[in-house]
Amino acid sequence: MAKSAAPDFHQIESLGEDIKRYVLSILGNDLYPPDPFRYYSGLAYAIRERLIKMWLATQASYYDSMSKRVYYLSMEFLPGRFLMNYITNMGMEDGCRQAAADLGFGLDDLAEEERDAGLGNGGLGRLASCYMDSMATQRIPGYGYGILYDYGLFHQRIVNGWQEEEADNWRRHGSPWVIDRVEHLYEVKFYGRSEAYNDPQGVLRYRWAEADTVMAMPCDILIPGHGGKHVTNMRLWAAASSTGFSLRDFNQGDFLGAMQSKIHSENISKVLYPNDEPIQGKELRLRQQYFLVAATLRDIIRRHKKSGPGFAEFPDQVAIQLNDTHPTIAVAELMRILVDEEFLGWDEAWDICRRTFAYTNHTVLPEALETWPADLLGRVLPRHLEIIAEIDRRFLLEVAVAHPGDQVRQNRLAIIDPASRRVRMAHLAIVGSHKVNGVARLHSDILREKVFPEFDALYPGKFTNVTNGITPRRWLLQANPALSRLITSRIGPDWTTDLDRLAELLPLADDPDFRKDWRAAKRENKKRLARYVLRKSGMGINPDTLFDVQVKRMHEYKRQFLNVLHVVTLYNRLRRDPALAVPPRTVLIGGKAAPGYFMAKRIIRLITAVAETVNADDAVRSRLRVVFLPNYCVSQAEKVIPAADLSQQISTAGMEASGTGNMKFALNGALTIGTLDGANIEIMEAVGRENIFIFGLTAKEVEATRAAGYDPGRRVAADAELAEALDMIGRGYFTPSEPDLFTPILDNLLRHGDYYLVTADYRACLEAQDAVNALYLDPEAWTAASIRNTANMGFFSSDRAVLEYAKNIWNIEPLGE
Ligand code: B1H
Ligand code: IMP
Repeated sequence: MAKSAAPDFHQIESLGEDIKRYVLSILGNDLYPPDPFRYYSGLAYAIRERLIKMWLATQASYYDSMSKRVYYLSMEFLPGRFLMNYITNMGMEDGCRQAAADLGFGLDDLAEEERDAGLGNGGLGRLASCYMDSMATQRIPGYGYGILYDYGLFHQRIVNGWQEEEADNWRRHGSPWVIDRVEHLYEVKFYGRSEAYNDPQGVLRYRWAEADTVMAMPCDILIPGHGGKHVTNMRLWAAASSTGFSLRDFNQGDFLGAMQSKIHSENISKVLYPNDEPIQGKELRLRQQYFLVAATLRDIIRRHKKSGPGFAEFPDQVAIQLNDTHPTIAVAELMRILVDEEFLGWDEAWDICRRTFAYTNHTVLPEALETWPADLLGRVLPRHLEIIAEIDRRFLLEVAVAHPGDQVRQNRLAIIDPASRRVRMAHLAIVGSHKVNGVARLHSDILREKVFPEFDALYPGKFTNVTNGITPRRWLLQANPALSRLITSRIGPDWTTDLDRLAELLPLADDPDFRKDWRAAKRENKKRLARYVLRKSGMGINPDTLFDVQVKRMHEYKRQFLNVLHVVTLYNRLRRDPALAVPPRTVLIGGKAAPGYFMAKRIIRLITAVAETVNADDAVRSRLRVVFLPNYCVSQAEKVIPAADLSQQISTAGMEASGTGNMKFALNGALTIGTLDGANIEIMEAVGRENIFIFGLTAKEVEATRAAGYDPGRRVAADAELAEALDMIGRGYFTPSEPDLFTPILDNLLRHGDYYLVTADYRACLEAQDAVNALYLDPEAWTAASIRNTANMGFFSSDRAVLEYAKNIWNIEPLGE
């Protein structure tokens, strides 16, 4: 095993001394009194030092092997905390525990001192971070490129039941994990105009004149693979003003004016947009996107030139993955560099582009696809708009050849929509890439059949699927030590890098002793979560109840409201029949609402209102508790997911592209209650229909139901329990002092057609919950199903996912040992 080889390389013996040295020298602090944050930082620096050596060796091996590299471009990464991830991946856990203990600390307490790096909104950003871990572990030469936001996703507080946002100044106390490379700045241009000129040979060329410039500073975060020998990095860009500030303005007495342009420049990497859905028309967002792309392409090309070969070999040496359309301006930027700066011919440049880029789509809602007004894009990036127009012109000629005279089709496919004059970034990404993938099988089918069928016909074989995955290192090994120990004691440690090995647990589902141990591990996690909830909210929850969990961004399509309707119905049943034969339940719901998303914030208020009422009702409080978990984030997920018995994945079918939380829960032995949406379908196939609670309309039925003109009123009238629950919410049962608070939610349902079909799936959801209750009352059967969930989740490892990308999209071989 890696562990026996590790110690001398990682220098465990000197760890304690190193920590003290860092506390003194780098942090400039007293060793006494022993402050946990200081010692956390000291430990972090000691680990970082060990990592840097291995990172240098890894980088040298890339150059030596002349291997192709992959660049994963993403506006978001969501790594969470680093310390324990580094320690587990490097096999240093025992050594660190000992060193911490010698200094008078518990390692887990030191780890709690770290603030999450929350540079992403949700699934899309966390996926990028899982892929970093897997690329490092699988030795795929790769880099993540993104933005080092000063402020990550806002911190959520609940005040009087409402969400309040607080700025997340995550680096205020410094971050030992970020290595600023102040010596490698690049200039990024904005605004100005495109200027035509004749070169000395008389060829017509274009250059970007009178532009403003901003500096991009690279900041590296190291990513150790499991086993610790292969270390890669993400490179995140921070904006700096190009001039400091204008001395002339300053000397003329305009200090604030002089600072203004500096502030304007540095704004670019100031804050992550907290939307979790496309941000349309915000100039700063466009500038952020281009900032990422321009600095990254400069760095890629620098490295390519350093390695030797010319541009003809570029696509053999470089693969660029576009994480959704957010970095798609890269297609125009690479064309600009090749044509305007490297003087390649258009056709050759275009061929290089298409062979280099690939695009991952993460959403199917046609109205959610990103577009930019051509005017705005042309003002910020004048030359790029010209290039996009030329790409579009040539592309539409292709369409015209395939479908002569079909102007309507041309308009539908055009990159620049002739009617709205908006640039459709997805069309640019599809046309400029050699592969386009969705993130779960259903999602990829919908992309091909419903969203982009004409592109699919035009480019056979371009559309493909790579079902998402999650890293088992963070999401089982590290987050769930109790279960990991149990698993390793029975099947050995190799599952951590070969998750299919979990299938060896299957026969143990029939072993009563193993089931007992399995329940004990789950109970330990539930106790850990109960302590956490008590610490954070002062509320006691009982680990011997069914933990029913829904944690994810607040969105109407994710249907937290359907969950609430189940809770209210259960509450009503328990009040009517205190002896009802159901297991006692703790319903935990967490998630952030985009600050401007009115309905999502109302739903949070509804959850907190229902919680207040239910938890205060002596008649039911021992049988039903409701908790809203404030500030759901990666580090919280690591505590919540291992403790869940039931995982709620109940989006309207056809709307959740994949989901990855669903995978984390099932891997940790929670049973899923869910719809046939996103990756739930593949999870059902993997774990077996009898080990999951599936309900509700299918994606096709959703489409048909809407097309037929769904009438929620009729459904409600026919279902007394549904009518009762809605009526209580609508007349202020849960908020007597503000009876109209939830009228907007009910209006959406009853007056505006219930677009997300909550009422349509309500009865099926309740029946599925009846089945949950019945199975939970049989602990042996429940535990066996839980084991079978974990055992069958091997497919959902992000190792499998990145290896699929490497083979089918990037055309890259993993490096050998
Ligand atoms: C997903 C986003 C997203 N899809 C725009 N789309 C954003 C779009 O700030 N923005 O502009 C931010 C995020 N995120 C999610 O991706 C899907 O909803 C999930 O179903 C999926 O599992 C995840 C990863 O593929
Ligand atoms: P980059 O690939 O230029 O970003 O360099 C990353 C790190 O890899 C550098 O700090 C070097 O330590 C190492 N490195 C850079 N160039 C070479 C090379 O040509 N051969 C071996 N290692 C290199």
